[in-house]
Amino acid sequence: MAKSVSKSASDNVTRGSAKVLNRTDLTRRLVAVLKHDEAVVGGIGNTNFDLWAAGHRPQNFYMLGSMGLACPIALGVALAQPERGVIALEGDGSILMALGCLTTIATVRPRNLTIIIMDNGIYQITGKQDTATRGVSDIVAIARGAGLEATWIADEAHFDELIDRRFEHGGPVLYAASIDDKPGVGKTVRDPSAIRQSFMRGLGTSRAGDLDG
Ligand SMILES: Cc1ncc(C[n+]2csc(CCOP(=O)(O)OP(=O)(O)O)c2C)c(N)n1
Ligand SMILES: [Mg+2]
Repeated sequence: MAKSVSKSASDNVTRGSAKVLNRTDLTRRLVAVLKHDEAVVGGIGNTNFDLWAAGHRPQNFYMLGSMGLACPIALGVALAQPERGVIALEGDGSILMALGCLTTIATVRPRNLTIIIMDNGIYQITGKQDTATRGVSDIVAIARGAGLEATWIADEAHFDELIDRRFEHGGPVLYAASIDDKPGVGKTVRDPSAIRQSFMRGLGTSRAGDLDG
């Protein structure tokens, strides 16, 4: 039986009380417990570098070039394949460019979609400029305002528990991790058509591509 964290325990985690975590570690923890061919969509830059580093799977999609598209892409996959779990990994700067998608996701309510925001308060990959979440803007509060169930991640154990019960809510959820300023560790292959082809095959909609062994 899945472990459970009480809703109130989740609700009590604030941005200030959340432990500062590491993206590479969280991504490895996530990929290590995937059991059902879930689709995982990594956002531009560090989120997809760490997803790649955690071990390529054909059910992974790596967004290259444009910020803010992990969640919209994941939403499309979740709606197209409602029996497949779908997880979006996105940075704070990137989700801030696409906040409207949270309102769409909250409205459409795909029960199979989990969003994980890696919030370092900076545009890490372009020189560590501050994002709005460095100041007053709180991603979890924004997500709740959009109508999503959302929580800050207290620590690694809480992350593991949240991932364990990610599809039990009957609706989409957003988990926000306060993370350090370390860069991603992998180097995603920069071939959009190979990534697309591999992903389509991973979703059962196409034949094998260059990334498939
Ligand atoms: C639409 C768009 N604007 C700007 C850029 C340049 N850019 C690429 S990654 C990035 C920062 C991403 O920040 P965040 O999502 O917080 O990820 P982090 O680098 O902190 O891991 C920027 C500004 C871009 N690729 N696309
Ligand atoms: Mg960032």
